[in-house]
Amino acid sequence: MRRSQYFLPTLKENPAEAQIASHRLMLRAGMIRQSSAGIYSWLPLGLRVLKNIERIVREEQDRAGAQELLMPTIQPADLWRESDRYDDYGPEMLRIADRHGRDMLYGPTNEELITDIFRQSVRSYKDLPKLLYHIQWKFRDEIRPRFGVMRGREFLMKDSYSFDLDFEGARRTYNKMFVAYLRTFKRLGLRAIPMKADSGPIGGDMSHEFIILADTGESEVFCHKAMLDLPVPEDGLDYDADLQPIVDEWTSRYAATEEKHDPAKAAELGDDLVSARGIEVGHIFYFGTKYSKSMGAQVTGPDGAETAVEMGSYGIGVSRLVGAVIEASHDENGIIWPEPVAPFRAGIINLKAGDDGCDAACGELYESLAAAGVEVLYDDRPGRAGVKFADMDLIGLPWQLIIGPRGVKSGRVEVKNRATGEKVDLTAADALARLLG
Ligand code: 5CA
Repeated sequence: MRRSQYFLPTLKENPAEAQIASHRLMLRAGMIRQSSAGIYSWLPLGLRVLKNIERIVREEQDRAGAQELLMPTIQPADLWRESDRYDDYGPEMLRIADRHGRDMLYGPTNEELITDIFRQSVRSYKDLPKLLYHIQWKFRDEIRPRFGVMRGREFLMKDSYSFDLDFEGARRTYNKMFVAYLRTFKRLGLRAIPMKADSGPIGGDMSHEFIILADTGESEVFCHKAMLDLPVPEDGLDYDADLQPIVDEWTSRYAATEEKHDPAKAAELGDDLVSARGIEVGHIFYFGTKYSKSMGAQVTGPDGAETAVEMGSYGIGVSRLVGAVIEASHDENGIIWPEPVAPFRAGIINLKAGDDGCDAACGELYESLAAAGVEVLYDDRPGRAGVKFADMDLIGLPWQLIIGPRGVKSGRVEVKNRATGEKVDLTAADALARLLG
């Protein structure tokens, strides 16, 4: 992509409304624009990151054996009356009437809708277990939307739902999602710590929040220091094997959110206690038969008796993660994207656009990177080098390839690593090899 043609409206000044780094940087880097409180448009650069995160979340769900479907954003109120959540959900739910006067709503979550789909089609224990997910926009009329995409009103969530015959089956599925979450966040360049949590309006009695430690987190969290270094399962993990030992390893030490915090127990940890602020990027719930009973989602068991299925739900805040990654990875000059989520892998800076030699060298490098499948943003605009350096640091691409008249003469490209600041002079061929390596 050529910068001169790309829609990337960066801002020089810090927007007054942004209180935290990620919000400030997402506005300044031209990733999002607010349309009303807590509701955002995703501009091309921001959308690329959102899609990258979505792709990694999807790959790890698929690996764990979950199957993707897509449910609508608009749901009928009647389903929520069946589960008795229509009134309970309160003013956070955006309620709409259609032209026939039917009560509808913009889904804040999908337990009811998926239970309805399930009960229409599954009758026998032989069809279990089932683990389904979608990645869809949600709406919650948050009382205090803030921090940009971190606490939005409209936000993108990955939500999975599981159906098992009995508790043992439900626990196995819960463990699969638990482990898939560890892997997902690691691939995003984050260390997320599972913490015992309250299940709130979703209900149920086994629940973990996945928390990233960051000073700007909304809640206070506590955990054993060892949790910061526990190993995350590698590629090739067999999701049908017994995952309980992994889950035990991650849940045997003290880790709790504010609501579940037990100061006496925490004090026993002494110097090993970490107390910090955290961002909740995922939340998993086991809630048994809460919805299957009230909505009549039953199967015939092996003994011929009808039994309500055991359910769980598993959410990841996909749009929140864009902000969370930035909170975890930025400096005073801008964003520092971890490679897997970066909107482009590299940026080329032409220090003297309009100069035949610089244009030719940059154009050639641009073509060869594109041909090798490297996503690259080429800053071919006329103008001051300082502006281009600042802009490139702001948008945080992992690699910067800088070419000016001096480099053209010596046949070299300056390669800068955004994260370390390290700079090396390489031939174009070596620069390409470095990026492919
Ligand atoms: N039905 C369950 C699991 S699928 C559920 O809705 N869980 S949740 O309420 O915890 O939301 C799941 C994830 O969505 C949260 O962990 C958080 O990362 C994200 N999320 C929740 N509310 C918001 C919001 N207002 N803005 C951005 N992300 C949010």
